[in-house]
Parts: sequence; structure tokens; C-alpha cells
Amino acid sequence: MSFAHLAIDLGASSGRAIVGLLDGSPLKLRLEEVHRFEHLPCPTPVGPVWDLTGIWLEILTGLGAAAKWCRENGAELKSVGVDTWGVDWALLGKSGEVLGLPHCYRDPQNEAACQRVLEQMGGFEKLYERTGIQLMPFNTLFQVAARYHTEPKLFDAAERLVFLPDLFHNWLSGELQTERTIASTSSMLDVETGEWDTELLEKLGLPTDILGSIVEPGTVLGTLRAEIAQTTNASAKIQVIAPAAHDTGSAVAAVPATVETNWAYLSSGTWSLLGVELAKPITSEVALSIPLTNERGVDGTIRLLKNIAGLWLVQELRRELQQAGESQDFAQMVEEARRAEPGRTIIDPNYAEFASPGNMSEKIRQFAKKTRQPEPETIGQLVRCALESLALCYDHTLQQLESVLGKSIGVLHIVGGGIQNDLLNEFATAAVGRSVITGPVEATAIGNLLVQAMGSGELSGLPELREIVANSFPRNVVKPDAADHWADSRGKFAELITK
Ligand code: LFR
Repeated sequence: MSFAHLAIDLGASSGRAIVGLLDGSPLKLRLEEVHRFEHLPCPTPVGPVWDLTGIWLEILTGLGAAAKWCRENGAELKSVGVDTWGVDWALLGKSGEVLGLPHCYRDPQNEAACQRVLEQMGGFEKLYERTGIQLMPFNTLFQVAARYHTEPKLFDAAERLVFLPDLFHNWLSGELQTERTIASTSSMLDVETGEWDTELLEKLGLPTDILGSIVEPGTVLGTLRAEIAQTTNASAKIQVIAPAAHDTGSAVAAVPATVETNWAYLSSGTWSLLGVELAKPITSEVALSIPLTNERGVDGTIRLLKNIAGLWLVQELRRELQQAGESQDFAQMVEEARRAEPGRTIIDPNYAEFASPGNMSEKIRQFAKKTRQPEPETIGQLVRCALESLALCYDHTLQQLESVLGKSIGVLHIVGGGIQNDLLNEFATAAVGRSVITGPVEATAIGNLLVQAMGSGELSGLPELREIVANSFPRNVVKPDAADHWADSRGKFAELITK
């Protein structure tokens, strides 16, 4: 009988339950998607919140489907682990009760708390030197400050702050731990030690008695609660193992870089997370000026990276079309972009206005107007503008990383759902002028599964894990887009973002 693990991989708009089977010699991983669902932030008078119980029921459906699939296919389901997008959290009371629904990070209300915290700290530099995390108003620290401002009594009743994967692990197993990769997205950890920066929280007047001890990815948390085993018809012996509970942590673990030494990764999806893997954090002045994030990864690694807006821009354009009653699928939009004029309008994907939901086409047009460029009108022009600008931003970010590292980067590995967008891959390859390798698409789930396998003692560590990814999934060397505007566009992009 072969062994299987189950990854519950939750993105900010959809979730997947994927069974991974490890067998053969050399070991290979085989994936079977047993459940997939969509979810949405729910608008409420206090801002967008997550449909926590809705997502939980989908997780249980996924677990039930995985148990059934394993029974029918002669595999023993050994463990389950949950990864989610970063930064979002909830409070638990003494008995484990969730105190208030977790808010969705894309909430413009975090901005005020972010400004207050920066004033209290005496500037972003002071915060950065302690936590090494890029300034984004939705970081947990600012969200906690916002909620403490509006609902201080909630914190009086709270026993623990939990990140979303920690909460789902608790509901699955009854055990409550904080996993380190997800905690490192909070901007509440000491960048050097990877432990809570309680001094920082005290300085900001925020409670510290709600912080639990932090465990490494791969930690066996417990086994399924009897009730869960019963309702999902799964074995109560199934272990709950923390993967890299931050989706980006899982995705980067699954980058199949087995021979290269000077490689960078791009985890491509709603966000484009572009960076390098290091043994130690870097919070130098150059890193601060960009700024780059130092998140924690598998096997004690550091992910020095930049959050770039990503396919969010295109997802929002699509949502707009859908709201207007014009159903457009991605493939159609990308085809129109392929036919649109090259190098016509360039935006800065990280422009703050683009981060909040709504009116994406108008925001892009306003940006074009402000920077004296032709305003994109058709959907093809809008999508082409977004994709070309992302590619240019990748190039710019690679140069920034090189300046921080003091060495060149020769290879870019792109993983994640975004690699299904061929046009973006071609643009990225033309813009960065380095070799670009794409694959695997399901990097997050793969990383999640293989870290569970590490935790259960089947694998020795990151190098073996990456060998398995390289042996199991196809990779593609991308041919660059042939248009001749890229050298000019690079110059324009650099000008645009220094304005
Ligand atoms: C990607 C991701 C990023 C994080 C952003 C918000 O899904 O986890 O790493 O910065 O979502 O949580």
C-alpha cells in the first residue's frame, strides 16, 4: 500500500484539496485533485471578512473526498496540512471560541492604523530594522493595531492570536500552535531570531499575552479529532502536520532548482512574489530602500522577496467585465492582449491605488493620464498593459535584488498558477533577459505535501524535496516575446517608478 498526504491549499479566492502519493525509485510525487471551490470576502459594515465556516465546510468536504479516494485507490492517507495566503488572523477566547470574524486583508481601513504605527515608531526604517518586512498596510501588525483601536475589549477576552492555517489545524486536531512561515508574514517577528518581537508590540501598546509559541514547518501537531474523523469518514489516525503554512513558503519550497546556484523564484498567481532564498536575513539600507521582505521558509531558510501586484490586476479587470454582464474568460482576454499593440502604455503594478478592489480599468486609465501615456481603452489594451508592466517590474526587481546581493542572478524559476498565462511568460522572459524556467503549476500544494512528508520522516530535507519535484513534474524553458520595444520599455518603466 502506498502512502498519501493531503494538502489543503487555500488562496484568497479559491481553495483546493490535493492528495499526493509518493512512490517509486527514485521517489516521485503524483497529484490527485479531489476537491476545488471558490470563496469570496463578505462585505460587512466593519469591512470585508472571510467566510470562515464556509471555508471550513469545504475543507471537510476535501478531507472526506481524499479519504474516499485513498480507500478506493489502495493508498493510506497519512496526514493533512493547511496552507493559506498570508497575514490574516483571528482571536480565540479561553475555551477556543473565535472572537469575531477574521477580516480580509484587502481593506482600505488598515491604512489609518498603518500610519499611526509608523508615527509611534518614528518612521518605517525603525520598524524595518526590527522585522525586515516590506511596508504593506495589511500586514498583521497594522491590522491588529486597527482592531485594538476599535475593539479593545475583544483583546481583553482573547487568549490567543491565531493565523488562519493555525486555526484550521486547531479545528482539525484540537491542538493549537503557531507555524513559523505564516507568523513571519505578520511583521511582528524579530527578523533575526524568527521569534515574536514582544518589545515592539509593547512599545506600540499592543497585548503580548495572546502570542503562542512558534513551531517549524513539518511539525506533527496531532491527529484528527474523533468528531472530524467520523464526519468525514476518515481514519482517526491521520496526522495533522503543519506544512509551510504560508502559501508562498510552500510554493518556494517546491521550486525545482537542483543544480543552479544563482537562481531567483517568482511565485506567480494573484500576487507575484519575486525573490531569492537565503540562509540569513538582509535588512541593509539598500534592502530598506526597495523595500524587500524577509519571510521565513522551510529548513530555516529566509525568503528575501518583493510583493508585486501580480495577476490581481487582470482578475480585477475580469471581475469588472463580469459585473457589466460581459462574461470573459482569462484565455479570451489574454488572446485579445496578444493582438493589441506592443509597448503602448506602462503602469507601475505596485501603485497603491491598484491594491484595493474595484474600478481597475479606470484606475489604469487615470495612471496613464497622469503619466502622459495613451489611455488603454479596449480589454486587449488593458490586459496587455497589465502583463507588460508586470514583466517590466520583474526585471526591475531582479536588478534590485542583484544590487542587494552584490551578485548576478542568471535563472528565474516561475512557479504557480500564473504560469498558465503563456503571454505573461513570454513577456517576462523578454523583459528580464535571463533564462526563465516555468513549472510546476501546483507548486504550493506540492510544497505543502512534501513538507508533510518531511515531517512524517519520509524525506530528509529541502534538497531531497526539490529533487522529487524536479523528477516528478515537467518544466519549460520559455522563449521570449519577439517584439522590439523591450529595451525602450525598460527605460520608460525605470523613469515611471522614480517619479
Ligand atoms: C500570496 C500571499 C503573499 C502575501 C499575500 C497576502 O498568496 O500569501 O505571500 O503577501 O498573499 O497575504
